[in-house]
Amino acid sequence: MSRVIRVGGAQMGPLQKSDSREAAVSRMIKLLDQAHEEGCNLVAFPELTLTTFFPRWDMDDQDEVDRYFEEEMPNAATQPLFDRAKEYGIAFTFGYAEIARENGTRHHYNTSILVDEAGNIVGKYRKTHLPGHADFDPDRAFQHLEKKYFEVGNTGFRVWRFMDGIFGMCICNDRRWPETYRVMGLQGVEMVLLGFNTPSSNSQRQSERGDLRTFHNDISVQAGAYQNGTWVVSIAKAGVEDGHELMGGSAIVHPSGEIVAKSKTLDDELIVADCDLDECTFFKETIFDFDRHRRPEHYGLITQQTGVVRPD
Ligand code: ING
Repeated sequence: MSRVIRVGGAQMGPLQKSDSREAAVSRMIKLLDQAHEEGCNLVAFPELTLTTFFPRWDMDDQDEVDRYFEEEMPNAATQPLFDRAKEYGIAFTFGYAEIARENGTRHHYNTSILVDEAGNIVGKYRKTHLPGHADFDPDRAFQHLEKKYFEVGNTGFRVWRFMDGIFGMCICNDRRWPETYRVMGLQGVEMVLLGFNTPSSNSQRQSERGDLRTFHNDISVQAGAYQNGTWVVSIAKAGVEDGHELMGGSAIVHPSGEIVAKSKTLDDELIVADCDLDECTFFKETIFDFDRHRRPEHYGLITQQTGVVRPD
């Protein structure tokens, strides 16, 4: 028996500060049209798909910041995307900056949602690992103020039974932390859907080679897939946004850790792969049969402490 899903990774090219939500959604719909033509059942869009990567700017006016956030989802700008996906019967994920009202207060999250083929939001994830810094840093070539604009997500790494499988989500920097995949792996995840916006250069080490950043991107998602016997779909927003380049490298990764599809450009680009969820089983039942092989009694430090404690 096989459980094949034709997955479309909808990499987005750059969004400029001046680009409207409607312009972003129009490009997303074109990628959805292409995915439909290619027979995709599920399409993954990047992190912060509706706007430019605004944490590169230092803003103190909350109204200016909030202009990059969505107060409702779907909303007028994104409804056409939901409508077209429902018309096609395609499930999809995408990331956006979310203002959530909880207990009468407004919270700001870096969020992604999972939408089923009928257009219902069946899952929501809020980014856990916020990279960068909370205050303007003059020593950086450019800013990365995610800790200023977003709160740490309050969803944790959940999974959902969906499309005859078990699906999870994470966002960008989350993909660099093994805990992300393991928490989902311990829930039986068979496909992790994630988007990213990653600067092509290191704001703290301008000498860092571009191919090294690509290497770090690839090993993060390949290791996560292999070590948890899961597919990983990792999709970029890429290209030059107001003079700042974001890397590409969107990829669909097999539970073996092999990349089966990868983007070639820094623009709107659809990558497609037939992903058989049954391919996870061998890895989950042999090398990474957690129940047989894991020894949690020796892993305590992972949850007992945050930073490094060195021996005297
Ligand atoms: N972006 C980057 C990412 O984790 C980063 C930040 C880049 C951190 C390179 C460390 C090294 O891919 C986001 N949005 O998390």
